[in-house]
Amino acid sequence: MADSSIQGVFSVCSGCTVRCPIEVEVENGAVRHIWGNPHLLGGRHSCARGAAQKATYSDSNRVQHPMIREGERGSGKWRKAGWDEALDYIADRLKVIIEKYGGESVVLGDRGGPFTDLHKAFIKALGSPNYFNHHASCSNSVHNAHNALAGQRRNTVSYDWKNCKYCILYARNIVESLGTKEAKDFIDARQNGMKVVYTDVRWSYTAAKADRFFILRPGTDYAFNLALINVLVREKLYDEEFVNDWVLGMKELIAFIEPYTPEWAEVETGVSARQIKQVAHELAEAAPSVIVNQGWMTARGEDDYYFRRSIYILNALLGAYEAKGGILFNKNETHCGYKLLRKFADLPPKVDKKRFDGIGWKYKHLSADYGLAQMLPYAILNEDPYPVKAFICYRFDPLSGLPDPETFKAGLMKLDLLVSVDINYSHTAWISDVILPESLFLERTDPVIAKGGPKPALWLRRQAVEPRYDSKPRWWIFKHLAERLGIGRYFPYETAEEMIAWQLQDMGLSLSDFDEKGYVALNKDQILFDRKRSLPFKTPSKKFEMVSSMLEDNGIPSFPPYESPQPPPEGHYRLITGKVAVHTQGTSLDNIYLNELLSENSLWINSKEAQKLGLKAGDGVEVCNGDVVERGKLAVTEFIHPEVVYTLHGFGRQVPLQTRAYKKGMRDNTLMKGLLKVAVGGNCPIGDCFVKVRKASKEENAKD
Ligand SMILES: Nc1nc2c(c(=O)[nH]1)N[C@H]1C(S)=C(S)[C@@H](COP(=O)(O)OP(=O)(O)OC[C@H]3O[C@@H](n4cnc5c(=O)[nH]c(N)nc54)[C@H](O)[C@@H]3O)O[C@H]1N2
Ligand SMILES: Nc1nc2c(c(=O)[nH]1)N[C@H]1C(S)=C(S)[C@@H](COP(=O)(O)OP(=O)(O)OC[C@H]3O[C@@H](n4cnc5c(=O)[nH]c(N)nc54)[C@H](O)[C@@H]3O)O[C@H]1N2
Ligand code: SF4
Ligand SMILES: [Mo]
Repeated sequence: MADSSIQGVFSVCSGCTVRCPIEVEVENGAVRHIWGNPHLLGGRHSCARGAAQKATYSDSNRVQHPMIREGERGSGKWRKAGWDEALDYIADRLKVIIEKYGGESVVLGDRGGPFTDLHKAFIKALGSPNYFNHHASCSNSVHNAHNALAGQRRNTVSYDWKNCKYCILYARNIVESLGTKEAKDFIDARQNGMKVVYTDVRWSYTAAKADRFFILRPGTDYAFNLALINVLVREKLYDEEFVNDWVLGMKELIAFIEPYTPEWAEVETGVSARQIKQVAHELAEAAPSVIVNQGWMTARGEDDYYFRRSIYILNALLGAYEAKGGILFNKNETHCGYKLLRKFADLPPKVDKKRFDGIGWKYKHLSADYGLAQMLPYAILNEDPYPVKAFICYRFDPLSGLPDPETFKAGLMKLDLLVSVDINYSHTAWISDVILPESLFLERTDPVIAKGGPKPALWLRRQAVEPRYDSKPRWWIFKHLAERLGIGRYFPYETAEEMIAWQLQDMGLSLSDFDEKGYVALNKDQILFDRKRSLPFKTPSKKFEMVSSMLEDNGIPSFPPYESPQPPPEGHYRLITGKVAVHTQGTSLDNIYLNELLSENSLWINSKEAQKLGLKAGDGVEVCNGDVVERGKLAVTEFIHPEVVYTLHGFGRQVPLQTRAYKKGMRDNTLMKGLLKVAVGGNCPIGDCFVKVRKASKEENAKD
């Protein structure tokens, strides 16, 4: 950036919640381009969605002012409001609700992740235990699985891709459903000779990068893993030293695993016993420099929890924890000689009330860090365990992200107050009482976040340009709402700079430390724990508990017998969904660049099945589950399991103000009726959706 009118501002992308480090190129106060931060990424690449955020900045389809509902909920009748008016409106109603029903009648749901400190402080200060995030339809099962085995959630460990020799990815479409750093690390590792095994129920670009690609019978990845464990155990190919030092429950595992031979798994999964044995042998050979990847979007089936447990068990048996090329524990500020970054959520007193979603009393093995979003409509509708009257929804669109939106909506419609803090007219914002437009990430500074990892660091999302519309950053929104509710003291700052100074106070650092590279490295080198003596498992025994004390104490078996996934009923297919490299869930569909790249999804079907149904590629089809019907175009391929049909998640937007994406393509979540429920891992079992496919009627086709 030699031209002096062009300035680079280091920040953190929010084009999706991977939150990559970026450098925003700004010219005359406008965004010129969004690059990756080379100091952290080893290159200047950002993904298509990240770069396309430039268009979101200038998009007039964004929410431009605070909006207060005028007509019926969902009627789309709004009036523009000033910030004072909108915040007064919310605070006045919250006061009445809290006075009558207590703080616990207010619930806050968000997108989770490292930027949630202020939201947690706010809801806690109101005297409510009811914080949850979106993970019911993303990673609940994997977080909770690691919690029972290792005493900590999934993202307390990272992967040493650079030194890895062999990896297994189960439905982890790492080069399309991507984070820029991980995708690059993966490609680099592969070029350095790492072998890749990938399972899916259909072809993907990650399949194209794999050494072994298996199209499994849907939902049988767990059976595949049980057979791998069976071989490792029977042939004594596991890391005995690591297991003796750290792993509890080997006797029970050996008894449990006996029937699950590769020959058994061949029938179950469709992968030959010979190939399963080969994978087990190759894994053992490469161990401990192996990554048996835990997956990301893991809300697939009822038994996802046990499947994810089996992944971590494989890593432990192979001794991959804290091994070069394996799974590394994340280190924090204290491992680098610093005090912890201060948290606003530590300021308000602890809230000792029962949660609305059953965590802590009905579901004792599930973590309150993520909660159970799917329970919200039931709690509202049934006033069980108590009345829930207000929901504050921050950067989260449950009517788009969770299955069975009609049921969820029925709950929301009964609330006394529904507030969305969003940048777009999301499905949930559209039925809200108030929409508070947050400034886009390019227009705001957020609290500093601590990035744990082998090399811990602090990251900063820093404002690059002035807000284009009448929007505000989150630090301002929560502080000013808190002040109106008499809890302003928990937000002890006036400006973003003061907020950051407060956070950094104990660490002896300041805002200017972020100037040079956009982040602060807390340690020069990678920190490794001593594998023999000091691995930080946080279970009651301080070991890796294959037989989990937490589960057994709550009457949940650690090793229940395997249950074969139900095949689709006659004439039905299992509906499977996923992501594409150029869109973020349903959020980016209205983005002018990305919409041009892809504006509609299609329904993939196996070519033989298409033939049976008398359908061909490009045909208009109806996808039905009972009385729910979605319409779209058919894509035909040999590379998909015959029991499934597949489509991209998030399409078919329902808000008319999203003019480019409005009603383009099929909605997937409407078809997932009855799946707004709690599987054993806390996830919704969204993979258990069965649909019929038929040719669209002539009139429907004529409309195209
Ligand atoms: N059928 C099916 N369902 C799925 C999935 C699937 O593959 N298939 N995927 C699941 C997964 S993995 C996930 S993570 C969830 C995601 O579900 P959500 O978390 O609801 O989805 P997002 O698209 O990430 O965005 C939520 C909202 O955040 C808003 N937003 C974006 N940026 C900002 C910002 O800077 N500030 C504010 N305040 N708001 C912002 C967007 O406009 C959007 O309305 O969906 C899940 N649901
Ligand atoms: N481009 C892009 N990147 C993203 C996101 C995005 O929206 N867009 N979102 C981010 C988020 S929030 C997440 S959680 C991650 C998600 O990352 P992933 O979990 O990797 O992605 P998905 O696309 O949800 O699902 C991956 C694959 O699961 C397959 N699948 C479904 N059921 C089964 C099964 O039973 N067995 C097997 N083996 N495969 C199955 C699908 O065919 C699909 O190809 O991506 C992140 N990165
Ligand atoms: S993966 Fe792409 S959209 Fe997501 S944070 Fe990174 S650059 Fe932004
Ligand atoms: Mo996700």
